[in-house]
Amino acid sequence: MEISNSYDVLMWLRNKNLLENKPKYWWPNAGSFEVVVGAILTQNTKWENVEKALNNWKEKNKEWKIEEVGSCDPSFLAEFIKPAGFYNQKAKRLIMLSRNILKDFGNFENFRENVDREWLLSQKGIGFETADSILCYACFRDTMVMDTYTKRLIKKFGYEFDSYDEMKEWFERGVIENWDKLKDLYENDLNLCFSRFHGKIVEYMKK
Ligand code: EA1
Repeated sequence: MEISNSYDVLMWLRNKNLLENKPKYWWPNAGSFEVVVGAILTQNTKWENVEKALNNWKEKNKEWKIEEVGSCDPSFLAEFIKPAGFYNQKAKRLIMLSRNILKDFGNFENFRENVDREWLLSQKGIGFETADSILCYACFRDTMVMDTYTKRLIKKFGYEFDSYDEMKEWFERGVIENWDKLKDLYENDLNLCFSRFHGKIVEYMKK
């Protein structure tokens, strides 16, 4: 298979039915604070463990609310997120992040509309992948997440990049340059395309 841009990768992944039974934007509960929590929890662990941690909290406290996380005790939160590993550190960072969101944006909805990548990257424990996951899946921004799955997949096709942002640029460019051909498939929604593209990559590589 000859791959000359990311559009070719997307076409290669199509018709493999990778997102059957998955939510529209792939990430469960896209657009909610729960995605912010999931993006932090998934660092250095498997998604299955994140799901356990997310559900632990939901069984007891119903949903993930930023005000509740921002005002809880690190040891209280840590107990719920244990399955995701590094739970003491992750608990502290989630509480700090929640407080900073509330301090700088007032509420989650305002954060979702107005946060930018620089703000996210200035937070302790947030790197490029986490920042882009939050922007794409919690804030519905037109941006594509790069992760180890993406890097491994594209290496199979003979591509390697010097930096996170170079790889990201390559992926986004291939989509944008072929947007005319993709528009209808993705309801004219670039975010939907980037979400599902990254989702397909993860689901393919996980198999
Ligand atoms: N699966 C593997 C996932 C992941 N990161 N890594 C996933 N499914 C939904 N996800 C969201 C985030």
